[in-house]
Amino acid sequence: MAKVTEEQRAEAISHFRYEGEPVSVSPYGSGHINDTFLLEFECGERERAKIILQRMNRAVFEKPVELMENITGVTSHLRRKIVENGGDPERETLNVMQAEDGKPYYKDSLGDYWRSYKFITDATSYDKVEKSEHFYQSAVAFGNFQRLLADYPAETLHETIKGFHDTKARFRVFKETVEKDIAGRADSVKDEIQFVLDREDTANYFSGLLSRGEVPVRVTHNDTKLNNIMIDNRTGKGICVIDLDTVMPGLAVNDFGDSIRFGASTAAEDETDLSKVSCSMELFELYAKGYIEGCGGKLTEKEIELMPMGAKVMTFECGMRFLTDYLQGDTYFKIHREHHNLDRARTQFKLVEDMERKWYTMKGIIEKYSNQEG
Ligand code: ADP
Ligand code: GN1
Ligand code: MG
Repeated sequence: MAKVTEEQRAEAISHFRYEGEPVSVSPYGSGHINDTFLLEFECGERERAKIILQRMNRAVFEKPVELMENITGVTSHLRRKIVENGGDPERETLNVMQAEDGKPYYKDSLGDYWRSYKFITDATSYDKVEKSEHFYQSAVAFGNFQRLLADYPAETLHETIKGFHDTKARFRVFKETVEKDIAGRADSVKDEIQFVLDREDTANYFSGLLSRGEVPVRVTHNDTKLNNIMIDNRTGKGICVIDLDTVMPGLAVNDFGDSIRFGASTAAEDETDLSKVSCSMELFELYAKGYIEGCGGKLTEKEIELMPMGAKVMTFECGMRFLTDYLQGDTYFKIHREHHNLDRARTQFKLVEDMERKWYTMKGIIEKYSNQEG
């Protein structure tokens, strides 16, 4: 997508119902998909008000109006439940702000869609686990999120990205991408390509289980990395799940797995020194415990048993997606340096290998929790 220009951003800002005068606007966060800005407003004597403004990625989300319908539906549902439970709906769920015409988005003169959220104050979204307690609390919060949406009418949700976690279909796309090799990079990453091709069984695993009805389809988040949760600065609790673009029917084990992929790694997603990358069994266990607790005992025995597989499949899928994007010439994920997507793919494959090595340790950990359920 073309870079956001100052004029484009100013146009968007002028079409939302903000109070006060904007005093600063700056790029914000480290998401790979949308363009996020932090706006600060001066409102007389009061403390400066902060607002999040995002340009939605049009190349990734082809139907932004439907996407916003999902988000307003899900956040209204969460708000009701939070109020019922005596929580604070201003901080515990995203609050979508209206544009001047009352819509939850603004379409600019270039055809791009913008949305705005109240800023969640006194909370942090972490790019890596700094305190293991935060990771545990993020697990409880993602589990709670799953539980609070258990009675959401799934059939009303739009599929914002078709086949988002259809790993089998993504494997097919990967093979086609290798064959086409439009960026002329396939020759230079033969080992990485082979790594993927050797694991077709991993790619097909969940599609087989789903077709046999062995795992339930639930309303899931589908992008449960640690920086998609706000941790309260004072209490250290996972206060709010954010980045709701991919809330769709899916598998709870994939939500579990994606969190492990990102948060249980001992290094950053784009670390270039692969000797630093491994999957921490301590963090794996902590997250499993928190997630099972947060789901409130609702996960089936089978889902709990499949948690190591969720971790492996999501890590494999993400690595394959990074490599696909590298082979396609870096058009999907934002990159900040040359070969960034390749570096990311390599960390994911290193993690997959490490999980394969630690497979029985992971199974053993999960067995302990499995016995406590049901
Ligand atoms: P992306 O899809 O690009 O990852 P996100 O919706 O996750 O976009 O937003 C990017 C970052 O902006 C988040 O990781 C978080 O740091 C910050 N952010 C998003 N929404 C809020 C909010 N309501 N309050 C505070 N910070 C937010
Ligand atoms: C993207 O939007 P963000 O940065 O939270 C991606 C996820 C990947 C993740 C890898 C809509 O998440 O699927 O797992 O990058 N989101 C989308 O870091 O594709
Ligand atoms: Mg995000």
